[in-house]
Amino acid sequence: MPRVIGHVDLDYFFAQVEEVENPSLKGKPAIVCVFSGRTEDSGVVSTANYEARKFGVHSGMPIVLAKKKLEGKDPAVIRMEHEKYEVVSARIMEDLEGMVDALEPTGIDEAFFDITTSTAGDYERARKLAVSMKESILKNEHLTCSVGLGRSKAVAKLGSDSAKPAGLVVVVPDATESFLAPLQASQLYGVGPKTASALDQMGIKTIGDLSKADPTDLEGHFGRKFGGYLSAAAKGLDPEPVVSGLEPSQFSRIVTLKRDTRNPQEVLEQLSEGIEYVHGKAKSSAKSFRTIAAIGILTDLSTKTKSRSFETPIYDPALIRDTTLVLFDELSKTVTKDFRRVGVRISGLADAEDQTSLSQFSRGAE
Ligand code: DCP
Ligand code: CA
Ligand code: CA
Repeated sequence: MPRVIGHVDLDYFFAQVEEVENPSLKGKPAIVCVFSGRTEDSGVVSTANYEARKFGVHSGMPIVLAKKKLEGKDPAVIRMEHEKYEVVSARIMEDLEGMVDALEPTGIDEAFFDITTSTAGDYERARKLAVSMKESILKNEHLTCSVGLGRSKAVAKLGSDSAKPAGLVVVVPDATESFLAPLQASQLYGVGPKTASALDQMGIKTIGDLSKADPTDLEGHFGRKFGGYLSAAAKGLDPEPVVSGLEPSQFSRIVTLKRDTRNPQEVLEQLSEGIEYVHGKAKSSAKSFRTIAAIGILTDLSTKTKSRSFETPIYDPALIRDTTLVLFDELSKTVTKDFRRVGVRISGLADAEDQTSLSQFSRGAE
């Protein structure tokens, strides 16, 4: 039975979330920006909607340049709010996880999935399931996405790439080679600019070329593991499984106060175990984080939050404490009632790579 692997990727994700929140943006160019704060417009474009892309704007472009390209087009310029997109992403991933055999998120807006068992390897059933996944995201979150189906991860990923925006590309097993052959080798999942230029120098331009290359040559050039992958992926035979497991996107803890208050010091005291808890969770799962949020639930049960994001990944429990105090200080000035329950949340989680490489380093030095 052939495998049925999928890849789902949300369209112009951050910008689309902003459009959903503010529908008046639809139909006009919009850019979501990360402002560095040095000068008013210094920073880069995180992403742009398709109206802005028509004028050559893309992710990573300096804001100043993007504005120049959109001069006279009345673009919407939006500040990136990573936490907001994380919340939407987490809801979508949870929803999708319930519809497939296994879901492997690989970024904030994309995931591989395996539906071999639930479709009994039938690509017509798989197509219908993919359609209902798309419909579910549209109904629940009002967002469009692109989906690719095929017999391996590499095929599924190329499928979703070529389905953008809002499409579905089903590569049935028999069509795998004809689908892959004309595509550029640089488009293959896992091939970065360095590998692409090395392949180019070997005369390998397309995935078709790659599939005909001598596997021993490839392994000689790129090592046994990666060379073997390239050779297999070019034929849609890369065997990597979809490894299920949702990465947690945040850790939080909410506690009920012993008595209602809006005194920041008092809040912090009662929240100190909560802070230790979220810090311990991050530490034990080897995660750094970038955003700290204070959550206050008032005596009228309304919820207020305030957050702060940092440029560089953080690990430090003292920084959580200090930031939480500042945030509750700010929050308490905006409320007219006391807090009944208070919480702390850390998000923007990433693998604590520095720590891993440090420990590998010290192990290597022994
Ligand atoms: N992103 C970013 N900086 C980049 C690339 C991406 O901040 N250089 C963020 C914004 C994107 C999100 O990651 O919305 C997902 O990235 P994608 O590469 O999937 O791009 P989009 O979803 O924006 O567009 P597409 O419709 O092409 O998938
Ligand atoms: Ca995307
Ligand atoms: Ca993506």
